[in-house]
Amino acid sequence: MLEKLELIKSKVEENLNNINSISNLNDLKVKLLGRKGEVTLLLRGLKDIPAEKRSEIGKIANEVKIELEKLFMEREENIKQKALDIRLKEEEIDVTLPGLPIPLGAKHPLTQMVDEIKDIFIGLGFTVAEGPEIELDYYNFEALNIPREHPARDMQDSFYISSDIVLRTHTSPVQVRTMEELAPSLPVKIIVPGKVYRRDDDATHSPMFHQVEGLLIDHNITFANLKGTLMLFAKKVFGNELEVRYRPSYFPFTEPSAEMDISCVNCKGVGCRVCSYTGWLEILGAGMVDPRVLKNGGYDPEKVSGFAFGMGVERIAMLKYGVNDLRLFFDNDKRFLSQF
Ligand code: 2U9
Repeated sequence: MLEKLELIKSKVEENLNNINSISNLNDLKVKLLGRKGEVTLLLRGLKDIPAEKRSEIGKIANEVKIELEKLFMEREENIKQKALDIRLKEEEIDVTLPGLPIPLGAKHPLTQMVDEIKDIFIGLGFTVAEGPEIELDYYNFEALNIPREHPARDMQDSFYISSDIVLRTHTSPVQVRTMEELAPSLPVKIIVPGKVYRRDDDATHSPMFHQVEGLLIDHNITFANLKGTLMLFAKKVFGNELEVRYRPSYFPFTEPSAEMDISCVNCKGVGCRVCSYTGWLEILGAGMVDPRVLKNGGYDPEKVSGFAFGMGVERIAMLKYGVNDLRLFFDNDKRFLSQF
């Protein structure tokens, strides 16, 4: 048995270097050392050897087997290393080639627009306040002078979670919450950016959109403060040359209320399709905070007054950038987004 094993071993030693592929190497290994391999079968013959010689012969035979396994392992390493050497040589890396560009992300145009609006008001001394998007009916409607069954609720068809919980239809509840927190200290001087939800869906309305609202409460705040602040805002966003006008309007939470128009950014007031040939574009609503709302927030309307305003961010961005369909902001098409 030992002779046969030695013979196999010397044959292997002789021929192993002629094997140059892993699969051929494996074939031979299976043939010798596999379950039905020559060596395996030989070793199985150990049981027929007389007991007194078995352990000695078995020991040597096993050593030969281990040596064989070592030979195969070394050859395998060798073949692999050679293959790697060849690959490295063939696939020489040209370190002088320019790298592949890594596409950089950017802020979404609406985020950029909100940031720009925030920066303008922060520059005027406002601070940013935020609050929940799932809101109590009280903060979204009641405290803002919009009782149940009030027709103003129809203007903001809402997503109700339950009879007294609603997805906020405007960011105004945050102003009420802030007033409650701060009262009676002054001033309240905040802007409130955020997502709002209404049951609307067409080229100019989305069920989710963004608002920035503002609130300033202090002693002796007048409509003149409102006009000065919002005029400055409009000029910062749309350019110094524009004209501004105010039209009377109605909101349950402000009295008097107004809508602010700017001269059309497209035709400069001459009249075109963008402004429906009026020369004017509506950009926001505003007004003096209704005494009832001041009271709900914890302030005495006999002692303080305030103005508030609200704008739709998508609308401002559409006018500023000449975007004609609101839905483009939500499609996440990089051809659109990368223009900003
Ligand atoms: C409190 C008091 C007053 C916020 C205001 C508007 C006018 C307004 C619209 C603009 C377009 C909503 O996005 S839009 O549809 N908003 O016209 N918002 S005054 O007035 C407040 C808010 C909170 C406590």
